[in-house]
Amino acid sequence: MSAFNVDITPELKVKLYTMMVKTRLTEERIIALYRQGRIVGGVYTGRGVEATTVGSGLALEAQDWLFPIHRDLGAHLAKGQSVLNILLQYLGRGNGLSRGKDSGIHCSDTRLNIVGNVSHLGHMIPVAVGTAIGKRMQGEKVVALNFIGEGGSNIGDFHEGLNFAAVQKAPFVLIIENNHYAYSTPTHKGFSAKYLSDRAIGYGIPGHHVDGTDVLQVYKVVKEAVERARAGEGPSLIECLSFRMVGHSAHDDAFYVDKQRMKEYEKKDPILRLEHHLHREGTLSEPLIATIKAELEEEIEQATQAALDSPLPEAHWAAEGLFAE
Ligand SMILES: Cc1ncc(C[n+]2csc(CCOP(=O)(O)OP(=O)(O)O)c2C)c(N)n1
Repeated sequence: MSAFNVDITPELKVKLYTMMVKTRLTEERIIALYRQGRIVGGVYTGRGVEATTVGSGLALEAQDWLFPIHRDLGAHLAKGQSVLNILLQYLGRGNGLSRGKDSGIHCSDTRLNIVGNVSHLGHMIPVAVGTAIGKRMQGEKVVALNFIGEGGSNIGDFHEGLNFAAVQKAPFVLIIENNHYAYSTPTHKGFSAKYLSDRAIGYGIPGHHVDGTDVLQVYKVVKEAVERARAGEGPSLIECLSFRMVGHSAHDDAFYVDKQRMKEYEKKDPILRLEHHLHREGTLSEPLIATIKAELEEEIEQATQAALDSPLPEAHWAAEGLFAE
């Protein structure tokens, strides 16, 4: 994949850092609203996987299509979604992305080329591959990028979608977010393979595994795969190895995960990791870090107030907007 040279400028490093902090702070606000009883439904957080979601999301261009799953708020934000729209959606407001029909991160925004997932894991892979091929048929140089968890990668649609993508040389990138737990099932109970990216050999496409807590590495590998796909060289499978720093969702205390292991995860926090690195190399200073955090906190506070002040949907909207004209 070295044919495509990826340059990560200091500006881009700061952008990657800022977007990861934005994701973390937004999720913390969402959990606070959930605990206050204002959010109904599941809250699946990406604490620990921000480097994977943000690094991948920022590797896409505006014309590309993103197919995120339940832990990928960072990818929504990196693709251009606003904190306000995310909060309106979570709070089920009438002016939210699904006009109050749903709460949570299973949401789309076709203005930004974001297609959210249906709840059934894996079923969006063929849809994303179809989008990639369809856009190519329309003459567009567009790439589709889809996420799947390591647990979800055992679904049949994974094979069908990836095989079809490989045969068709589709402009498609599939990211396996291997955070080592599928709800409470640890990786060793789901797989005997060392790396899930090795499955790529069976499809005749490139497969890579990368440290999914290192945003610079993730960005580089995903960007190369995206540009390779755009150049007509076909799909790639990328496994990002990370961890969940919390439970499966806000209602799960992860009692089944060894406490010592959780402590080790905290030390590998992807945000702190990048912060220390950029601080050491002189790209980020203490005052700049403080300014970035203060601006994000202000943005999230304003978005929270605006979302809470927004009206709930009207009952008759429930039956509207369900079918294409
Ligand atoms: C086909 C299917 N089976 C089960 C579920 C219930 N479920 C939702 S998330 C989840 C865990 C998925 O684990 P993984 O794919 O590794 O992703 P992670 O949650 O770890 O990011 C399960 C079992 C589902 N949504 N779809």
